[in-house]
Order: sequence, then structure tokens, then C-alpha cells
Amino acid sequence: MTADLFEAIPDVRPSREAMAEGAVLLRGFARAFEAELLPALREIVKQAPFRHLITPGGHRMSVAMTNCGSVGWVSDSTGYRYDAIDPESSQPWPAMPTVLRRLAADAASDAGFNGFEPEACLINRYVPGAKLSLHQDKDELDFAAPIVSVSLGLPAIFLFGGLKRADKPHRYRLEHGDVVVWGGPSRLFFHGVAPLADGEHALMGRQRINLTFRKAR
Ligand code: MD3
Ligand code: FE
Repeated sequence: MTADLFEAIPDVRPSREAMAEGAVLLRGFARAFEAELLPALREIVKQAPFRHLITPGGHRMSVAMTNCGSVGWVSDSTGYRYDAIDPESSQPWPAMPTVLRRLAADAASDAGFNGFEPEACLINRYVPGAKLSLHQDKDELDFAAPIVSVSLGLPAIFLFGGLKRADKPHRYRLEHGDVVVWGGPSRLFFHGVAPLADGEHALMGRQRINLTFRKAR
């Protein structure tokens, strides 16, 4: 009876699918955390507002970023790094709220990575037209730990390639509440996000927010 009830509401029924070796897509996994998660994000953004970072090549990123946790990912003319201090405020990044820690650790366990304790959460904000070019995440010290990503708001087309930049990317539509755990070989695969299509999300408005939880050191 419960199963029938949930089958009538496919959007809120979590599911698990393999995307690549070590990459597991948990559709809808974050929906159960939403009521606590969204207010927690609002508090973080009050303390550490979204900003457009400059790449070492001198380009302003179309994605706006902030962080929470004991270190945060930053980019400037000198390069990419994890830093304990927010360069905008010269203060430590906001602490990682318990609900974020729990979401990341629960998703990682579901995908077979027990004891995931990320110290960094990078928070990306996309407005229509914003994109993230194909890249690898290599600024972390421990590639054995997975990265957990949480998609909120407008849907995005996620581009997922291989170990070589030239590997043709597969396209996945990531929606509000979807969580992906990237471990194993896929941890170093090239990936990116296609320009965000315009739209209006009932809870999040005209934007997409993506959280990536990382073990930075
Ligand atoms: C696959 N963010 O912040 S999340 C990033 O939607 C980033 O904002 C994208 O790529 C976003 O670095 C994609 C999915 C993701 C994150 C990290 C990965 C996929 C990954 C690391 C390795 C492999
Ligand atoms: Fe990335």
C-alpha cells in the first residue's frame, strides 16, 4: 500500500542508479532534508555572500560561489586553493551546519562510502545562462574520498566525460533534490555544467544551487 502511494508521486521517491564506475546517482535523496537544509543555506549566505571568483587566467566565473566548513575553495589570479579564511571578509568560513554534515554522510554511506567527514562544502549558484566549463577536481589531497554533490532549484544538464579532456561527455539532467556520490575512478573524470536554461522553481526561484562536499586534506 505504501509502495502504491509513493509510485503515484514519482518525484519524491528516492532511487539509485550507477552513472559510471564509482559514481552513484541518488535521485531525490536531499528532499527529506529540505526543510532544515534551505534555512541553513540562507544563514550561510548571509555570513558569506555569493561572489564571482576570478580564474588564474583572469576570467570572471559565471557561477557565483561561497563555502562553509573549516576550509573553502577559492580561486584568484595566483591559482586555486582551499583556504580557512574567506578572502572577502577576512574571517573564517561559516561552520558546516549539522544538517549538511548528515546529508553528506548519509548519501556517502548509501553509495558505499562509510565515515565520510568532509571539511569543505563549496556552494555554487547558477542563474540562467551560467555554466561551468569541463574540468577535473584535483585541488584535494585525498582522491580516495568521494565528493558528494547536491542539486537544488532549477534543473541542469550535467556533462560527464572521462579521464581525458577529449572523452565525449554523457549528459545527465540533475534536478532539485538529486544527490550524486563521485568516488572510485570517476572521482577524477572531467565534468561540467551546460548553460542553465531559464525557468522558475517553486522553492528556489530562478536559480540552481549546487553543494559539493569535499575532503580537502
Ligand atoms: C565528478 N560542480 O563544484 S556537481 C564543482 O553542478 C562542480 O556545480 C558542478 O563541478 C555543479 O567542481 C557539478 C557534480 C560533481 C562535482 C564534483 C566532481 C561531479 C564531479 C568531482 C569529480 C567527478
Ligand atoms: Fe567539479
